[in-house]
Amino acid sequence: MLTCPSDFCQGCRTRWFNSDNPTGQGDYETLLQVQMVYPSQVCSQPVAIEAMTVSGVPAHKTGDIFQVYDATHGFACVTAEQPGGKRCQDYKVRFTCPLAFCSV
Ligand SMILES: [Ca+2]
Repeated sequence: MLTCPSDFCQGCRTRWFNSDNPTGQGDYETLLQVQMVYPSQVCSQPVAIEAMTVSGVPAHKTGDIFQVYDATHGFACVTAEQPGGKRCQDYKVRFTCPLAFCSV
C-alpha cells in the first residue's frame, strides 16, 4: 500500500464504491467493474486501494482470502476460494488517484 502525506492523499481519494455483493460467485469490486458501474468517478490508473466490509471491518481482519487486491486490478473475493465453504463478506473499496485526476 502506498503511503503519502494525508493532506496530499485526502484530495485524491475516491468515495467508497460497492458495486457488487457476494450473492453470486463472489464479491467483485475490480477496477474494471467499478469503472463500468461508476464511470468517471475513478481514475484509470489508481496508485492505491483500500477495502473494508460494508459494516466497516478492514479487509485484512476478516480472514477471507482475496483473489485480487491491488491498485491496478482492484479487489475480488471469490466464494469458491474460501476455506470451509464460507461465503465472502460484502466489501466496499476506494482508490487513491493521481493528483491530476482529483484537480480536474
Ligand atoms: Ca461489495
